[in-house]
Amino acid sequence: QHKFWESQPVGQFKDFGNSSLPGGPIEQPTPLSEVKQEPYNLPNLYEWTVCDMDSDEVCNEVYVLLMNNYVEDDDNLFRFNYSKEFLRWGLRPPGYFRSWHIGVRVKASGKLVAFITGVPVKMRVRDEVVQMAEVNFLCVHKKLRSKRLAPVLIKEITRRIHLENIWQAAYTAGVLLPTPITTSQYWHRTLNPKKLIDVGFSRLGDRMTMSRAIKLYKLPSSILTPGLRKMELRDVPSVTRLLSNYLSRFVVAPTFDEDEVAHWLLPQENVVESYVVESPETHDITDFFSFYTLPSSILNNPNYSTLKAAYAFYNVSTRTPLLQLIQDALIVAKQKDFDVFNALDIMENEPFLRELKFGRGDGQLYYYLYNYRLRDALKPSDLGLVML
Ligand code: MYA
Ligand code: JJ1
Repeated sequence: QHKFWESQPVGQFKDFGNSSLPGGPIEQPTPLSEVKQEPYNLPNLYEWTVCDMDSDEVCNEVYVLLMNNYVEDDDNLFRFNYSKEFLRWGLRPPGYFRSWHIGVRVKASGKLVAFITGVPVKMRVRDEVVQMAEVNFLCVHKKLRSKRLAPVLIKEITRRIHLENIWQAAYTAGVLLPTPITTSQYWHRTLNPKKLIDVGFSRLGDRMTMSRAIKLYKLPSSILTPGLRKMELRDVPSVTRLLSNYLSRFVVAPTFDEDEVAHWLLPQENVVESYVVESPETHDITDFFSFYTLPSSILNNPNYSTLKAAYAFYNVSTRTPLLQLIQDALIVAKQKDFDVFNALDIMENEPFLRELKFGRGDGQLYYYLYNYRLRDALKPSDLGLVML
């Protein structure tokens, strides 16, 4: 069934619900000298390459590989189109390892045909903080699919993560593998109904006309919360405190220090947006929201080539009701010309989704840990982690 995954230290389907197995690491670390020192073998025509994301040329090669070969929806209407600036941001957080940005090239031509990445993260699981890698952007060129290249990429990145003395990882996928720690659901808030319908992202339901849809999804033309403004460098300490405090309520969540908050949350045009609420009286930062920009290519549409999507990132409310805060996020996204605002039903998102007219998507996102067993599956609301 899963020849590769059955050989890996991950929760196995056959063990599901077997609460006699202990929680925590599945395998113990080995001495670094016992970690395989040479890369895994690739089929003869291919070679490993480290993708230097500082290089415009290499960054562009990665961008083009993903643009043409990365994740699509079930009906192959859309494909994620991460921008170069976004990839640079996502792959170079504080303490990142160049050696974890792994490519595969055709020896003869030098063409980049596969990719996988990791970035370091300190993840708290219940009351333990574990150094982990977040593995993402696994991609094999469409012409090289089903040749068992993916397991080689995964084993090679595992080896390089082990070389840094890190033994656990977190990852998400749209496909079901052994065994998710939780399953989350995508939700979508229409901002531009006409375009979403034209491109097949959504459909007019029964008794819904275009003009009724436009009216249904209309938003106030300006933000509602007094003191809401773009996050700045000086907000980093307060935002770090708010976020740490907030994330402590989930079973699985990353921990972020100030450098990491600065990296992940300071606004970058067309990459990530964050807004804080500064109390007009005390000037304290009481709340914030953030979202990232991830467009999708629209495959085969005569009128449009890109869907502009915002994805809910980390949000914390202590004073402003979460509903109002997210409504302001929708208004900001609309002003910035996004077509849709996406969110998962993780953290405390569920209650605002329906209220703010999000609709359930046809995609799910499965969350996984490598070499760390959780004794029971979690609810999406137990999860405090957003991956790009
Ligand atoms: S999720 C995004 C994944 N990318 C895409 O979906 C882009 C479009 N698709 C492709 O590029 C290819 O179809 C991929 C598979 C590359 C996905 N995660 O080479 P194959 C297993 C894990 O013949 P291909 C993301 O980036 C599959 O079950 N495994 O297949 C997070 C089978 O194994 P088994 C996957 O279609 C990635 C084997 O691969 C996935 O040519 C996290 C078949 O290989 C998937 N998304 O290529 C990776 N899809 O027989 C794990 C298929 O056992 C990280 N497979 O069923 C683990 C932690 C590592 C670090 C540990 C450190 C301590
Ligand atoms: O975007 C997604 N689905 C959309 C488009 C569906 C097009 C046909 N398949 C969707 N639209 C309906 C919205 C509608 C708005 C009005 C109210 C009712 C609802 O459902 C889906 C998510 O739902 N996206 C994908 O399938 C992309 C892949 C998701 C897995 C990602 C894995 C990446 C992992 C890397 O870390």
